[in-house]
Amino acid sequence: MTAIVGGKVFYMDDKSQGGSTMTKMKVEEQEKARTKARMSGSLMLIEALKEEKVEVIFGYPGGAVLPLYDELYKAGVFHVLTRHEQGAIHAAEGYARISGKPGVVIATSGPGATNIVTGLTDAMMDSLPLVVFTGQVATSVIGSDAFQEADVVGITMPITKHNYQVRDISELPRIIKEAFHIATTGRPGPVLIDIPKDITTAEGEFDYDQDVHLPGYQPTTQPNHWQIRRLVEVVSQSKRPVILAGAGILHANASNELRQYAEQQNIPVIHTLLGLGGFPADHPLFLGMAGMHGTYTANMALCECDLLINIGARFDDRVTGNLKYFAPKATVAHIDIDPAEIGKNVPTKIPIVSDAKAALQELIAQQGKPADTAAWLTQLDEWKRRFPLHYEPEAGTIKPQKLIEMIYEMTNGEAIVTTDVGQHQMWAAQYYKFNRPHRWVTSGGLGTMGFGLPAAIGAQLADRSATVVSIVGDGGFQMTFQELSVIQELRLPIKIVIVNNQALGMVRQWQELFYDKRYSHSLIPNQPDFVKLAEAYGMPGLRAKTEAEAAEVLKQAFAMDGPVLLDFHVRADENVYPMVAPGKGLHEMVGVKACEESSR
Ligand SMILES: Cc1ncc(C[n+]2csc(CCOP(=O)(O)OP(=O)(O)O)c2C)c(N)n1
Ligand SMILES: [Mg+2]
Repeated sequence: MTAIVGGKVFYMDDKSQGGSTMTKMKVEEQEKARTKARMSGSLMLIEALKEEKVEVIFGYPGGAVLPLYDELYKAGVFHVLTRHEQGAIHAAEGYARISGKPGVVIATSGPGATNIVTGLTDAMMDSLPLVVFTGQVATSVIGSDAFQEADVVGITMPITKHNYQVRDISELPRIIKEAFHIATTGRPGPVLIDIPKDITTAEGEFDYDQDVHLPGYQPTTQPNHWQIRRLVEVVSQSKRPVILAGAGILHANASNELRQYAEQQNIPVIHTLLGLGGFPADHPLFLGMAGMHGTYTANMALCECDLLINIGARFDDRVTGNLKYFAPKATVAHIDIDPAEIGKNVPTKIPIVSDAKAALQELIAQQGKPADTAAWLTQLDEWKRRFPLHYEPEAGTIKPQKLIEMIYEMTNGEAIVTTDVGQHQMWAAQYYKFNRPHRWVTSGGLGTMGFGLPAAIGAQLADRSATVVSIVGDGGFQMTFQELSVIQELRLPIKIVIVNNQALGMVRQWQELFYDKRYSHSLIPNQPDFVKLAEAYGMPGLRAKTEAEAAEVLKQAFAMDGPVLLDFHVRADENVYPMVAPGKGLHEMVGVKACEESSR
């Protein structure tokens, strides 16, 4: 068995935790001997996970991984049995997002493996480091349509950063070591290792004490000095520069450097959806989120800027809108660890292939002449004041935007927030003001409904002392709510907030705006009783239908120690604004309201 003590996981058989009196030398000798020992493939996997200091595995057993699960049992590794493999992989993503360490997943062959396809794609799109082990039928029957055989390597080839099938036990330690290396270096991503059942029982030498040798994989992490010099030069001459910062800032732990650089050069900062928290939302230089549901100021700044410095974002179409109208007046500089992203969507004058932190450190060290941005910042402040995010308050109901603001206040803006995908996700991004990095867990690139609840499990396990709020849609929640069982079992104090508009709200919004209000299969007036569902899973459930009730149940929920499910019946016909309609440019936002009062 395994115990969690103060947020740390201890392997019961790990003697090094037990106050051993062995000298350092003896420990080293023993370590060496252990790394060369002969053992089964299953045991090798467990030893490798120890070497990699893996704290938790998310998984689900089955025939092809039975030998492995038997070793897990004996070793007492901390393994979370989710109730669906999709839950396991989203939990691993949440864990990776918050801890910065790779999330580890085990699934069995065939349906176990195919159940993780969505999560792999999600992690690939959002650059999350995962190491995923799938069972496979024995090598002797691969290709014979054996029971629970699926071509997992073929299926997952385009949705993993790299994948392997182990064909010989001697390869296993090297492959696992490479997988962790590839998942966590350069642009992070998911790596899958498919292990046939006979490999898990075969014996071989466990040599983990070897260097990773991958001549074809050498990510560039340090910026080219001359490109940095060019950027410094261009910045000093610009009048309307802006930084567009993506999740690359978070992966590189470069929030401090981003802030230092922006302040040194007086350059305003815009975030992508996934970058939120990389730059403090309450900083005077922050303009908000860009894109389809971005702020007026962020989007107009992208339209009007003369220099656009993209750091760790990939010019996703949800951010750029119609590329024809994107940043038309700007010289574009792009700092990215992945060279394939530079120039992919937007012509780029200054390409800088680098880790975001390293590039920012070098930019700061250059101490270039700051741009004269005084007039630009005055203009941006005027936009911020005149066109803030806006909704009409209405106390008799619950306005979803107000609900997010209430949660923000209740948690002092300190919570880890996970979401599903849809309107509630956009409202959370707009109205929960993230001042700190690594507090925001959402499915950006793939837009995966059902992500929020299992991701919250991983996030809470990565940071046991954090307040975790999972803001989910009434639609998305029903895609993975079986994971309530895990939350209850582990007594994770997650506050689950269902923004219940009795609809697939974002679909309903598009149908209202672009399909003449033909609400084809998007209204769900007969949602189940979510409070009773919570009770069925052994946790309290609370419901609110007005703002006053919402304030009351939030107070109750956050005073409770354990998990709580909150069912908020919000205004069902509320839309997310501003909005850039598909195919439009960022300047064509609709739903922007001038705040004349404050400009008077
Ligand atoms: C797995 C999956 N299926 C379909 C979609 C398409 N889709 C995007 S948002 C949305 C509606 C989500 O409804 P809900 O979870 O209730 O959130 P709301 O928009 O109402 O806040 C749908 C169906 C998706 N993103 N993911
Ligand atoms: Mg909904």
